[in-house]
Amino acid sequence: MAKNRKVIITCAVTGAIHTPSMSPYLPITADEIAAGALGAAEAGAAIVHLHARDPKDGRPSQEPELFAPFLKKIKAASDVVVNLTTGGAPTMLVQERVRPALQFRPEVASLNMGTMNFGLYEMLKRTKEFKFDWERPYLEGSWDRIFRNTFADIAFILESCSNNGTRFEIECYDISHLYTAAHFLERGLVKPPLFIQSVFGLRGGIGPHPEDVLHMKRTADRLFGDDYVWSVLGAGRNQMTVATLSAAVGGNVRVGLEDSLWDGPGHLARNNAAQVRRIRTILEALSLEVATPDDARQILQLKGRNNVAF
Ligand code: KMH
Ligand code: ZN
Repeated sequence: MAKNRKVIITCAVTGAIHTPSMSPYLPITADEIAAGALGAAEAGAAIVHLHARDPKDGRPSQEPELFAPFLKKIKAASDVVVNLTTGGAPTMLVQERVRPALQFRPEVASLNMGTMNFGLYEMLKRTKEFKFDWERPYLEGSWDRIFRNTFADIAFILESCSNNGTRFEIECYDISHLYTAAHFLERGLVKPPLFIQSVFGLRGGIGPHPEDVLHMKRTADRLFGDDYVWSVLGAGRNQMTVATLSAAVGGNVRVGLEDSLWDGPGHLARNNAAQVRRIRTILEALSLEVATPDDARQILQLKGRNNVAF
């Protein structure tokens, strides 16, 4: 793992795991997404990972016109690094998922490293009433749905974005996904330093046990040596423990309402900034310095905020 002593906090502001009825604080409209991202940046996030939602009913959407208004607001008010999803939602085709990254050429875009189960149905237990008709079938449908990321899909995203200078947040939900990333490195479709985002505790991926986290790190160290920058995210209630563990052993962290709605047991986070502040406090207690957006640009060798198309 590349040696950087400043810790990059990524904040994933909204996303396709949670639905609007699960939390009144989940950003839905462009104004809410911009405010969530700017609040997170103010609190110490160097990178914001962004999805869009249809403002009518909060459904995940990859329509570039829904991204444009919040991208404009974020860029006007902050130098935070913008990371756009190419994962979209497991219900979408890859051609639809890549559209925002293709059009806006961000400094960073996500890239999912394998086809997998993506179980959201357990969250049905918690929410009894849904405001919108798509929410329950979306969650129930995850019992029998795959999140498709074949080799061809991954290559399609990499090849279509190849002239954009975008670096990828390589999302690895299992050890095998590290091997897929190594395969694409060997084929020359991704270039070092790889930004590996390991995901723990999502149903269908690796679990959140400390042994899982350490096994992920050991394997990535062996496959990539100094050619990667490691970050982690723990889904749901695993968010802060997984982030703290990773930070203690040299990694970077991702928080945000996309992956967890919580700010302590039983307390819904009122905004993204609350989770950024919580991990920031932990990092500072560990005597770790928090990376600025420009530190993140240097560590990840990004092309710079003047070279995006928004
Ligand atoms: N919420 C993450 C576990 C993407 O946007 O490409 C999945 C994710 C996928 O971030
Ligand atoms: Zn995402």
